[in-house]
Amino acid sequence: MLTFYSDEHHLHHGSCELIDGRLLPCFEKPQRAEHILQRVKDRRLGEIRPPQDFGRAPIERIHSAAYLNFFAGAWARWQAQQGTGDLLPFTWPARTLRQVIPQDLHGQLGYYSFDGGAPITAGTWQAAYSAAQVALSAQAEIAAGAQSAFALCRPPGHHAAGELMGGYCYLNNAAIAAQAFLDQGYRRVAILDVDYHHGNGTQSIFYSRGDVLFASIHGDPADEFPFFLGYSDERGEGAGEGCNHNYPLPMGSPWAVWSAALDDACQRIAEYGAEIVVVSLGVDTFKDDPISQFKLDSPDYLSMGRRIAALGTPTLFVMEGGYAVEAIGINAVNVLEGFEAGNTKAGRRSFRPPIAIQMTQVDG
Ligand code: Q9C
Ligand code: ZN
Repeated sequence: MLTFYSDEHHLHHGSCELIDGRLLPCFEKPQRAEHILQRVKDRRLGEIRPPQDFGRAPIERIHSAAYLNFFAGAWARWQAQQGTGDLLPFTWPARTLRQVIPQDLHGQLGYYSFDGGAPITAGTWQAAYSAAQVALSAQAEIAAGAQSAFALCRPPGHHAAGELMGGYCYLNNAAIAAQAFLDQGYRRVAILDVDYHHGNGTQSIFYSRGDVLFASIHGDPADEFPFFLGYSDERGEGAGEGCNHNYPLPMGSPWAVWSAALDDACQRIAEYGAEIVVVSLGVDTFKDDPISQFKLDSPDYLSMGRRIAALGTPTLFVMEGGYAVEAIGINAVNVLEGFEAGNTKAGRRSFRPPIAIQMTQVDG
């Protein structure tokens, strides 16, 4: 399996986050990606390639131009104000307040975020932009016929909505890749989110659409971040009715409980007739994760990969969370190795071209 990776993730390194009333060093740090990259090399998973640059257009299919302009320009505005330290929001347009876009930098920062967990530093835009290109490059590899690819994205993306950053996320890499498949003629894409936290950004982006099925297995939002989305009664709306499946699980859930949810999610994905599976690959479900409460062990990630491979569907893995840095490489690459062990379709010789190309052929 090919891995796509850019060193530019190093440009994003927040200094601290608020946890239990204390400012602690950011859990979402560059060493996360370094450990995963090292494990990809050690296990000889396959070639590691830099991303191509597909520009801003495929990102604008998911995020508004206003949001992207704000994000890309925020650090320069902060510098012009002689700002010191990371840019962090401190107030949000919550209930009783108006959804207006203020003039002020911090007012706009509150408008375009949903929590204080996504610091903007000097290189955050460039790092997030590169992560999106990493996801798009892996997407292109699968569109060209590969059965799987790994987008080693950092910063992660699944909490980011169309116009909101938060939860360590800025650009929704998995959503951007899923949309690229659809724009290239695929008709049904499933996003399987196995990160410990609910993928609230991804859910919100596709909630009223029938061309993307979203399934997420996560800590019950009644007890866990992001708290305000991810409940089991969220089934999608309008054309997307029945295309959203949440599996909120109790704190402390072990593999036996987690894997039963995975089986159900995979069954839904198969019934949906997904042509592509995009996996939002968070490994913060690990028993020793410092901010999470599930009990998966390293060998369980091999089983996870095997179960996903059993779908027999081309699969794009997009890196999300995971904060036990010593084990993050082992766990993430175990999913990929489990997938390869379970995958019976080494290449897609009988690659079925997307509909747009088929129509061109019929017309020609
Ligand atoms: N007391 C991802 O895994 N806050 N984001 C945790 C813990 C936010 C996680 C606070 C966690 C965000 C991509
Ligand atoms: Zn997470």
